[in-house]
Amino acid sequence: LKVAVLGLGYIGLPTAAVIARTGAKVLGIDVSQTVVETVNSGRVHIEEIDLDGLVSGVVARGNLRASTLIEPADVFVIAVPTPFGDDHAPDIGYVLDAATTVAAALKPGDMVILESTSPVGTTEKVRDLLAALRPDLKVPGMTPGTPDIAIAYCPERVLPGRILVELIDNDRVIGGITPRCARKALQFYRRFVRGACVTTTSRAAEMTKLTENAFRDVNIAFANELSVVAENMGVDVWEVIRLANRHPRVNILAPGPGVGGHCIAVDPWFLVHGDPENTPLIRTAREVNDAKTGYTIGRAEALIESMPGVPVACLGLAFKANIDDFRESPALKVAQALAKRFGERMRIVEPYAQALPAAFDGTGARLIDIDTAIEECPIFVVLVDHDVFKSVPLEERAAKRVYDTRGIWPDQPATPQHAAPMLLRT
Ligand code: SAJ
Repeated sequence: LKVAVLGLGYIGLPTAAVIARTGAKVLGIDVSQTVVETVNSGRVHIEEIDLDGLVSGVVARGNLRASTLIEPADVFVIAVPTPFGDDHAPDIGYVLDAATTVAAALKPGDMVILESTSPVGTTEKVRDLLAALRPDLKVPGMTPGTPDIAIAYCPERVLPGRILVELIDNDRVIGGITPRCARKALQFYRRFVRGACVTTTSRAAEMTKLTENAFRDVNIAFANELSVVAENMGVDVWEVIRLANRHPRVNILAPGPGVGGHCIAVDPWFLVHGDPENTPLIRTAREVNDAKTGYTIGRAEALIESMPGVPVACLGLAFKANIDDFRESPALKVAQALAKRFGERMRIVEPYAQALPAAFDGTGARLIDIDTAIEECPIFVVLVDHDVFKSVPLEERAAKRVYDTRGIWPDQPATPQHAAPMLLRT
């Protein structure tokens, strides 16, 4: 079996490597020459647990190779980004570009699978594009008779930091343009997926992916809204959540400084954009989560102003715990705003950064380690729940003034609030 994976990013590269491990010949295609050279030398350009060893192994055995150019294959997997524009309109340009590339190499018997998170109807657009570019091929659902190719949508649903495990163990939803396409794609995923593979239509699979991330976003928004209400009422939100979650049918997620990463903060907009009239809840959840970042900045500023001149430690820049990914990170936004305002007073502790990102250039903020922060900084603003922060014992922080946006230190004595109750403005 020869498989071409288009897009060697956070999803495409691990997927290509896992397929290559099954013995298939995999060609990874990327527009970046640097990425192609890195992979061909057996190295990786993204950090993900165990990915480096897997990639070097499959490249050394000749099962994975990268190129900027398409070649004939039996299966084409598209795993390119689907960003949104300023008005939150999804941009499927990279998907259509990839489909155009695939069209040039298609032959009867081939299968095209889209994995990128996409607005409902995108796989049908890919089908229409392939039909237009390759009138010589019978495309499923468009022309009578047995189609020459199969087209399916199968969203990835892996968690950064656990990608290689979840690629194998998670259940997969496989949506065919026709039932026959879904059955063919199922055979392919069974090669490397241990979880259950469930077939459906491409539209249902597209909406399922968006629904999963919107579900999480709405539930995090609920927690974020509660955190503001509790603070204004002088109640510890973490205790309230712990207690409420003792109810057998309540499971509240964790509040934080906002929602980051490239998925949860983006995908719900694809649903809103698809039906703006009927998505007030999903839209509001997005707005509540975005507003929590501004609220966090305001609360941190009030605390920092209450002790003029002293150094302040911001703990964490990553978009979530125990990863080195700073993309769309609310922690980064908060730390950056504080650095702009308080300049040289700001110290950043981020064990996953070698140096401060460019956003901090000229602010006077410095990167320090946790030990130095404990020695030098009377104020702590906790922005990420990295394990290394969680394990700081009470004796090392009892005297600190702490604004803990992640609730990592339940035993921390309360730090008095230094501002009037604040609004979570959406
Ligand atoms: N967060 C909270 N409170 C929580 C949980 C998360 O504030 O209780 C924040 C995190 O700190 C982070 C953001 O939400 O800033 C997103 O983190 P996450 O761990 O919820 O999700 P991602 O973005 O790493 O991965 C998600 C996953 N989707 C779901 O859990 C429904 C993953 O399975 C998807 O594959 C991925 O999006 C994706 O690619 O779509």
